[in-house]
Amino acid sequence: MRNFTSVNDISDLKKALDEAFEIKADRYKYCELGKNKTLMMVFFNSSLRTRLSTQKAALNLGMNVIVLDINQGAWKLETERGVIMDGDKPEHILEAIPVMGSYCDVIGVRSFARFENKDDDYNEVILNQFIKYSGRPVFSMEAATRHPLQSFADLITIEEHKTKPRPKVVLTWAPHPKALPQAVPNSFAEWMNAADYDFVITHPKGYELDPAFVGNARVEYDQMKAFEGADFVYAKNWAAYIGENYGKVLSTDRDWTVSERQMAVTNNAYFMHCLPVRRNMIVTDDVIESERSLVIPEAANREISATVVLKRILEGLE
Ligand code: AN0
Ligand code: CP
Repeated sequence: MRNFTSVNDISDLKKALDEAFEIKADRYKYCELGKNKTLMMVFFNSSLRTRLSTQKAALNLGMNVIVLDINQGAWKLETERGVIMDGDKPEHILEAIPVMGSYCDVIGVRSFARFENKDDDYNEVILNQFIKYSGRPVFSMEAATRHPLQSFADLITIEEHKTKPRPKVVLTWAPHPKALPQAVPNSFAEWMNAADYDFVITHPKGYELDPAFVGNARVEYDQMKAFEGADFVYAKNWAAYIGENYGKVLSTDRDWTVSERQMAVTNNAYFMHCLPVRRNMIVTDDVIESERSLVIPEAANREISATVVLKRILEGLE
């Protein structure tokens, strides 16, 4: 594998899952593979899980790791070509990227949607510049439209806990005070479609996701109806995608907060969230603390998904 930006870079999902369980049973099995190889992780946005789990994955494979936080200590980067750089940004990303590439063998990038220009976000302008100009394999640590390392960990977690071949999985929008990207729900939808589960998305009107990601999912605007018989409930907030409302918060209706009221109509569903989560906005204390909550094992599986992805990239290096 050269780059990893979406589920489409994993042609054989079943084999990738087998590899994940092989690595989970012995996470140091490929500890020689990354010898004298350097991973550079570049963060344009904050992180707890991605930062730690991806570093741990690289260490499992025997790699060296360098981390750069663009907004803390690095020069501020101009990202538009053609700009007269007389403002507050001393360096252009078109020099910075190849320089970063010269110090490492593999690059991970976190660059969220900025909500300034929908086309720039949905064309993945920043991530694609890294792919084009770094000269290195690049993987997404959450880009503007997808968070594939998270979705892969989510899939591993569902596979570990499901009790039927085709569980009912419900992705539900939940309220949040700030505008959040669609990357996590887009990506989750893409992976759930690829896994061919019974997949339902529920959200208030106006929060429709890009149909390219919704795929074969059923969209149900009545949250209680969507939850009926669910085996897994995956909560996430996102800002509006459609039309002029792109990037806007249209509702903070706490009727959509996942609580025992909705969980009661499920098939004793497991609760999932990628974290970080705002309690009593997205989910009540009771639900996130219940024995059906998978948020911690789900986060732990980020080490596994990252190890599989880095292993595959290392195997593809010349
Ligand atoms: C980010 C998001 O919603 O995309 C990261 C989630 C993994 N969340 C926040 O910024 C709170
Ligand atoms: N789930 C996730 O990606 O968390 P961080 O933003 O803390 O990395």
